[in-house]
Amino acid sequence: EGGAPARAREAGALWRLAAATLDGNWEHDHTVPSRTLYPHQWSWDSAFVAVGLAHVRPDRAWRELRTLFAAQWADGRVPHIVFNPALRAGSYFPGPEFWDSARAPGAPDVATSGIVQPPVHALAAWLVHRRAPSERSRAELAWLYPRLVAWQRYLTDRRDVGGAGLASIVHPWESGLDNSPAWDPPLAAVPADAAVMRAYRRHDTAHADAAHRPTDLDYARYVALVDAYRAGGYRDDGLDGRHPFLVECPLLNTALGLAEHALAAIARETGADPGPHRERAVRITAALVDRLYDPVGGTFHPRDLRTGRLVPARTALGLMPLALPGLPARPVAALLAEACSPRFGLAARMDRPLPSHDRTAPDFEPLRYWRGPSWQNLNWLLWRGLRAHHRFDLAAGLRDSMIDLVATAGCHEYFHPDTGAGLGSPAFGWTAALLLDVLA
Ligand code: 9WN
Repeated sequence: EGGAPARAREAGALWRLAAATLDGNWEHDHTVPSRTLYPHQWSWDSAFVAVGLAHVRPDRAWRELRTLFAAQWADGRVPHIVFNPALRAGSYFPGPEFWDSARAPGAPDVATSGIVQPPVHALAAWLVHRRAPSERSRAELAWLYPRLVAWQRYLTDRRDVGGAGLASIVHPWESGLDNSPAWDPPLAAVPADAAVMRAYRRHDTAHADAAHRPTDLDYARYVALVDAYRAGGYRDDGLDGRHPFLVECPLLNTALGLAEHALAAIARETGADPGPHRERAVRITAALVDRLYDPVGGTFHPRDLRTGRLVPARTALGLMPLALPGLPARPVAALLAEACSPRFGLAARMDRPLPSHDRTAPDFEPLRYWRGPSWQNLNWLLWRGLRAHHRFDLAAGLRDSMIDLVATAGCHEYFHPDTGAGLGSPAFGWTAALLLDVLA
């Protein structure tokens, strides 16, 4: 009785909340993930944000992507942070002086970081266009297309350290899941001392509960890895012999494959040849299965190039290949079983969306960042994957739980996987953006 109109009213209010959150985070030519914690432009955040902006302010969606790609390096890399020069020093750690991109060959005029994040931008550009195709959106696609291709080439050529057709990450920040338990073993091999952090001022712990963030020892290793990469001018040749962290990440490589699918669609729309993109998507998918799938355990794992072994943790990273439409039937079935197991709790009716780590693992931490809390970008990628593999029942359950989460807690950065309490930054960009996309 009255349930449907009440839900509709609620959906309207949620829509307005999400749109207002994106408006509040807009900063002249890009969106900040959070006004307090992340006051610059982040790479994969901008892609997710563009997907949401397409529903409310398509002009800004294109502007967002243009601003990011204006900071692309000569070698094709898209930096994970583009710094806003108008902000005072100390508004984020590590800031522009720490990265020192100006001294690196091929860096753009604007200050950026030197590492990358998952390449979800081609997918975002395609979705923005598809939402409302127009002459304008075709022109934007045509501008982006060669840049997106150069971005793929950077990852598939310079970053193919393992030589098997997958890109490697040189830093946990490149995965986007900074302190995931997946990175514990490869990170443990990076020499560092938590005392190093006394020389720096962390900015994050001034705005978020330190117990919900990576530890000082994590940060000491993050800093050591940037030091090592920066010392080599952020070059990628010879990484194998000199860099202490080299890992093939299932999420980054899933995004790489998704990007080739999206580029095929963009090529078709802009008069280029989609064929090579389709072939690359097939090759990347095959390499993912070949290199990162464990048929016995039935999920995907990162491969640590320094040991040659798969990292055993079963994290949400391992489920992400489900987003690939061409994933073969066996891994699809295995990932569905993994997602529906007590480890992740996916169901056609579920109280909460997925946690970022296996709930049954001894190192599951429901409050600490990527070690347990639920994040809307991972839920969104999985939601798309469920639909790509025709599991509309599970997709609907996941979608409902995503909407409930924000309806109850607001547009937080991440959420307690059991209580649904909002954690981290309030008014977080991609939470708002991806809510718009699932509501639309
Ligand atoms: C380091 C901006 C970014 C996200 C990452 C998330 C977090 C940064 C940090 O915030 O990382 O890049 O300072 O913790 O882990 O996924 O892109 O929202």
